[in-house]
Amino acid sequence: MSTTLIRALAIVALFNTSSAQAFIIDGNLSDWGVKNNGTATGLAPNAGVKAHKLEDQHGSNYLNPGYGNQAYDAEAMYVAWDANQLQIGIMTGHSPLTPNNPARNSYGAGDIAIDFGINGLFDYGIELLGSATTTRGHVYSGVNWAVGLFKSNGSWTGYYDPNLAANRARADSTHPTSILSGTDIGTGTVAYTTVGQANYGAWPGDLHYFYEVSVPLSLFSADWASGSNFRVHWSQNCANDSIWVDATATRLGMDTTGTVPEPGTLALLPLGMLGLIALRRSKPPTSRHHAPTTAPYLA
Ligand SMILES: [Ca+2]
Ligand SMILES: [Ca+2]
Ligand SMILES: [Ca+2]
Ligand SMILES: [Ca+2]
Repeated sequence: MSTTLIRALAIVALFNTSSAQAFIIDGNLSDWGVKNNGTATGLAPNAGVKAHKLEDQHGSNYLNPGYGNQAYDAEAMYVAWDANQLQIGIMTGHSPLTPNNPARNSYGAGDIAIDFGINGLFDYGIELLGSATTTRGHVYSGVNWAVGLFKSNGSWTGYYDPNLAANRARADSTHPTSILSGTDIGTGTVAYTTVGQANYGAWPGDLHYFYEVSVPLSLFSADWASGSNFRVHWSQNCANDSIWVDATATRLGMDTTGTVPEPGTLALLPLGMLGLIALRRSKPPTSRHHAPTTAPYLA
């Protein structure tokens, strides 16, 4: 085996190690593959992302089930994990700084809700912004969820305030919004942007905001160890537009779906591809984790 080939194989091994590496929680989703190139395909994730959904909308006030145009558009969600962390990326047209003031028809951001078993019961919440009763980046179990303004059939409940008891009795609990209360079981990391960024997705003039989250898998204990499917969900307090991802790939131990070739597969890689990877890796890593265009908040 030539020294060039040995070096190329070593570089491939290094490359595959990095594919299982945690994403950098800085509010910039370029490490997930999200590109600032003003095209729909620029939102496609890279191979390290286990599950995702794209739902960038434009040109209509209707989002499903609510109205609100770009300011309430939930546009993309990405989910990944390694042996230690569950990580989530979100792109939305909804500014994290949007005031929560139902009397003025303004609704703040919701939190991330996770349903193990995908049975309609959201077992955990990750607090994104913080509130009077919850702390940014903390993970809660036994969550009392706020709900949006829509019934399970998508029709309006008839109330503008999502927390009125009468609204809560009618609203669709399968689209939870904010964590009202719960048991604080541990701390993750949250970063988000507060300045709208153009040139993402098919309508480059629209402004976008990003959340990036990482939480220790150990917080989900038996739920994670059970290997059951799970849903990751996010919406605004009105729930005008919800987005969710169902993760169904095997996840016990180190996940091996799609990212890490078996040794036998590695040996079959064409030499030309190894050379190409070596060439790509030899470039300085300046474009991989460029600085966010706005300072993220970190918790
Ligand atoms: Ca990042
Ligand atoms: Ca949009
Ligand atoms: Ca949408
Ligand atoms: Ca559940």
